[in-house]
Amino acid sequence: MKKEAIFEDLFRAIVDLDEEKGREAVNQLIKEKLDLLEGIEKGLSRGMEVIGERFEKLEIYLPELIMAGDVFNSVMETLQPEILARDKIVGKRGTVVIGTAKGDIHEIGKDIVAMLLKTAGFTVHNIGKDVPAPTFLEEAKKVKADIIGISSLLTTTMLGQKDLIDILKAEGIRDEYIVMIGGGPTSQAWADKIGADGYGKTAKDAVSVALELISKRKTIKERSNG
Ligand code: B12
Repeated sequence: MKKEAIFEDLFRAIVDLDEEKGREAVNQLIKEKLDLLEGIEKGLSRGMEVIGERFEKLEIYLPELIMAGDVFNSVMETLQPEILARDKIVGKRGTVVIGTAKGDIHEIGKDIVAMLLKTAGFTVHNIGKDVPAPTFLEEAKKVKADIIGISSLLTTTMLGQKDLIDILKAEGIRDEYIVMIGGGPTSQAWADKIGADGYGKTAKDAVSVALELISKRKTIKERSNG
């Protein structure tokens, strides 16, 4: 089966809210040994964008939004073991605490970022959704995190990302953590504005930005120690 046809099936599975079709398409993706991330992005995530647009235009309502999320999650359940098995890098790149900002219960994208960071060799503590800014810091202190990642899918919850940075500054520990942000309404411009260290548009970007920032930090630490 052709790659484009499989991506199209993944896309259709989301927009048609068809879980069975989604699982079949994922099995094809695995069988044909295709790039799994490309499948997620060009199939499943594109489907979610269309669902979001339809919701905004009032063509569909909350139950459909919920169902689309359920189909996405169920398809990811089939895909996750394959992703972890295929790409896992053994090693210790650093520790990440990741969650979704307070007031925000979107977690599909954040969970994908968490999973990919794991496969890239990071130790990941996924602290869930609707997380108040101070809790990110508490968890980061507890596990001695290098990176704190905050996801926000709602314009109203983006301020939670700024709150965390403000807390770090107020405690005089801004430099102790790399702060990465992401999620639909966020952008590089927003990251610059609030003083975040990194922004990732997709989960793939999130991994490359995390790797880049952690290696920069190690170089700075080595220099200041020697
Ligand atoms: C599924 C969904 C839901 C599901 C979520 C289920 C779940 N378990 O997560 C449910 C039904 C619960 C939901 C609820 C609501 N939703 Co909603 N939802 C969506 C939808 C359709 C898809 C989101 C998604 O999962 N996308 C797929 C993933 C893979 O993509 P992603 O999240 O963008 O993540 C990627 C990147 O952003 C990035 N990334 C994400 N996080 C991070 C973190 C870091 C650190 C980094 C580096 C990168 C990164 O990497 C990810 C992978 O590539 C979007 C539409 C859209 N276009 O986003 C609306 C959308 C986000 N929802 C919206 C709204 C309005 C709501 C509700 C308020 C609806 C209501 N009236 O109740 C509630 C909010 C409840 C709350 N308090 O949070 C609006 C938000 C508008 C805005 N800008 O404020 C959107 C944009 C729909 C729309 N167009 O109107 N929603």
